[in-house]
Amino acid sequence: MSVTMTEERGKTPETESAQEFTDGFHLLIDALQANDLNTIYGVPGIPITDFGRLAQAAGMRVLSFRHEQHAGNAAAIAGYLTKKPGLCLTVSAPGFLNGLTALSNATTNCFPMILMSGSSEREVVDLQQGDYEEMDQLAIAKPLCKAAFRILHAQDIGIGVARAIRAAVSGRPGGVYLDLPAKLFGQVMDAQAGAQSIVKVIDPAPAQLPGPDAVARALNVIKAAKRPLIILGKGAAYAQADELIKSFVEASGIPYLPMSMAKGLLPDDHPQSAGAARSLALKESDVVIMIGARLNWLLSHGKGKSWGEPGSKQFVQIDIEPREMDSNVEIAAPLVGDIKSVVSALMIDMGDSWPQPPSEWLNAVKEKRDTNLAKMAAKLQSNTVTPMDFHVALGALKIIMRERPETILVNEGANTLDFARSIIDVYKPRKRLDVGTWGIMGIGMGAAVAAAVETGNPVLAVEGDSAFGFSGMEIETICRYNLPVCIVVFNNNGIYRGTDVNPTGGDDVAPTVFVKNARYDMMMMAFGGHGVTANTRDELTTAVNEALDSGKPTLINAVIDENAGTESGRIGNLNPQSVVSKNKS
Ligand code: ADP
Ligand code: TZD
Ligand code: MG
Repeated sequence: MSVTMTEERGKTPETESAQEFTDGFHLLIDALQANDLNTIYGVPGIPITDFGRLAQAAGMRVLSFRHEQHAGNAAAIAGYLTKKPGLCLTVSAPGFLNGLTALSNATTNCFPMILMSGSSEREVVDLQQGDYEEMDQLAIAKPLCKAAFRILHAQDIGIGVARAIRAAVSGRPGGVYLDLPAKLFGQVMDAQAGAQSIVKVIDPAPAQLPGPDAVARALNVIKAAKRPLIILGKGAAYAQADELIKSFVEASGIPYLPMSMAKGLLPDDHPQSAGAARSLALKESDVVIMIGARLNWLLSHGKGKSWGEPGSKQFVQIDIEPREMDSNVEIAAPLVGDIKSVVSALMIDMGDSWPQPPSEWLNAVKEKRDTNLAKMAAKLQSNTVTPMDFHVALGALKIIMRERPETILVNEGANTLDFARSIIDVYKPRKRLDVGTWGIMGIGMGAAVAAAVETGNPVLAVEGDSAFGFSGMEIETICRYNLPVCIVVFNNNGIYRGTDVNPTGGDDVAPTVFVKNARYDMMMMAFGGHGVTANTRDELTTAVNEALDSGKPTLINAVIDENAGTESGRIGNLNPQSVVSKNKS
């Protein structure tokens, strides 16, 4: 993209061939488009307003949000779903800081994204002379993301963008910060030289093959197992090696446990799923094969009571990040490489000679699973429970997800999250997006927008009323772009429950309690979306089905019994509680 400028003075058009120029705005657009990055999630303002306009004019999709955090969360989820870095664009200082939570969360979850923020002039920032929205953004971003770069000269835009892309998607994916000082955009350079400076990144996330010795070591451990277990994490979902992973699990005959965002890699009703026998599987297994999952708090760090006797287990771990090995417990057989290459190598070396796990082990897992599923099923049926409890409402949504397996489920909250994770089955890969590694609230609407935009699939966002509040204003964004998103707010009047009372008897309500009987559905109506309150399971079923059939932005205010939830959902054990105040009361 370039502009022609002719010099008038003293020259005739015949003696001078017109020189073409380009500038920072256009070079940045060219650099992104050359790498097939065509969607930007952001919030406009100084100094990037014109950049957004020009990007849209150049055919990019530029989606404006109401707050940068949600644009950033959308970019992160776009990265997770596409394996290309999602782009977030913000203004300087406050806009940048608003985007930073998302960048940091993306890095924590191993999602590739690039936060591009306009910034003030270096001269003024470095002398701290008080520029408009002044901040040393690069320095602040650095410890919170995988890599951070600043581009000072127009001729470096091609290289700068290439470095950002490689950093985001190669090795363990993560968030990258790209600092774009205001002056950069207006810098003019020769168009031909500009075009030559654009880099199309070749093979941005190269395959990483495991060593043959590592493969042999792992297979020896697996072959000797009496009670093997596979754990699939969101790295396995990210890898997009769906068929290969399915073949591996099925050929090995080993029971598997999906981490929450890995649900659907194999359908949750798969006969080898140990999802409903989680405790038994973790405790009793003797060899655990981790595929794109970390032994962090979500797996009790691979030790402690939930893992059975100390020393009772050997771990095989597949991960692209070498330093993940031995991060919490000893890894007997590390397989460092990308999941596709590693699982292929395991499959090739085993050929048709997979030993099937002993039937006592398979039966033990199956029995436990069937018992637990039967227990759960009984709680999911009733249509007479009003107000609904979590099981009744989620029982309705479970059926809808089964009937509509292409739907992408977004899920956040405490009880709303924990119950939905175990109750709602997922049938296809990357169809569940949630609070991830941090258990962060506020990903909901950003994730919903990105899921709809990147896939075109319908989205069902199941949100605690507190969780929804963190990104609730983005329902305007959803209505503005007319996205096929159905939001169900599980309205239990508060955080965990709506029943806490102020122990002093004062006027303020307890810190976990919200306005009673709020009408979240009316918020949606304010922006032209469809809003409806559901008091019963049938009303909820009808409303969700209508929303998904229509593809129109819808918010369903699902009235949930304010007594139904438990403190912190399922992770109450992580919550420190004062013994002193307990004794007093
Ligand atoms: P979960 O929360 O589902 O357990 P985590 O986010 O803890 O998953 O773990 C994901 C892991 O997957 C990370 O350690 C990351 O390095 C790894 N990973 C991501 N992509 C790949 C890939 N293509 N190949 C191998 N490992 C990957
Ligand atoms: N802030 C952020 C950014 N992330 C968090 N996880 C929290 C605060 C703490 N928190 C949770 O861990 S869950 C939750 C908060 C505030 C909300 C739970 O209430 P809810 O869900 O209404 O969303 P339930 O169904 O009422 O339990
Ligand atoms: Mg709630």
